[in-house]
Amino acid sequence: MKSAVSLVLALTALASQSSAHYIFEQFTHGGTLYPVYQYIRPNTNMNSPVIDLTSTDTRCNVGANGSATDTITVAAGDAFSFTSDVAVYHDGPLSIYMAKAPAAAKDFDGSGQVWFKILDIGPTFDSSGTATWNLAQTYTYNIPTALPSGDYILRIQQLAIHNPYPAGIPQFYIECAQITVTGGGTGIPSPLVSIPGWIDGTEPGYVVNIYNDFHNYTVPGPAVWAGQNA
Ligand SMILES: *[C@@H]1O[C@H](CO)[C@@H](O)[C@H](O)[C@H]1NC(C)=O
Ligand SMILES: *[C@@H]1O[C@H](CO)[C@@H](O)[C@H](O)[C@H]1NC(C)=O
Ligand SMILES: [Cu+2]
Repeated sequence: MKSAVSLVLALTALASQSSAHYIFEQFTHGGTLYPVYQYIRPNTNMNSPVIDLTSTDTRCNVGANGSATDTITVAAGDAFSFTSDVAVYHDGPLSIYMAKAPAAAKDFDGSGQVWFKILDIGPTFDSSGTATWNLAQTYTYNIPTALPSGDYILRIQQLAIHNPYPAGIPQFYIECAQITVTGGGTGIPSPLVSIPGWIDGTEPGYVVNIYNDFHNYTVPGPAVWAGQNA
């Protein structure tokens, strides 16, 4: 009887945990907040994180496939936003990556050394050294003006490091939008990395304990592309 009760309690805790995660399911451009999964690849993962660094699920989430997803036209320099179902609440950095599709964005699975980073948001440290993470429901940024025109996958990644490694495994919350960039520049995005492979799990920003002697932070992954025209 006692164990049945604790099993029910454990299952209830699990259920509320999984329903309480977050997922970037809406895209905004030109002042329009589009419906859930319009221009964003749907997935089969609900709002659970991806934790296996070696899995192709780290690209666009579990079961993500763009073949039935529309692609939105966005001019270089334009603002865009990703909005999650509930505000991000696990401490950790946020990054935005892109990959140029060889043809239509909807047909590209993101394989190869094709990914570059356009944004990192790490913590700020106040004068006493206390970290504050930018946890939000909507993250807004601009397509680099130097980015060449064409079809791209636009990928948002929040890395939750609230349960310090190795007792806790860092969690990736990922979604991919499909965009056609127009009016672009002559830049050559770099460095290019593969996903998986972009993070090997030894980075200080991956293994750090944010509750212990935490005074500086470097977001894992490649350097952010400087966004210069060639
Ligand atoms: C999506 O699924 C289709 C049909 O199953 C498949 O042909 C295609 O390669 C998949 N695309 C991606 C991007 O994985
Ligand atoms: C903080 O800086 C030190 C000294 O450069 C470095 O060794 C350490 O890895 C950094 N910590 C994080 C979490 O980036
Ligand atoms: Cu969680």
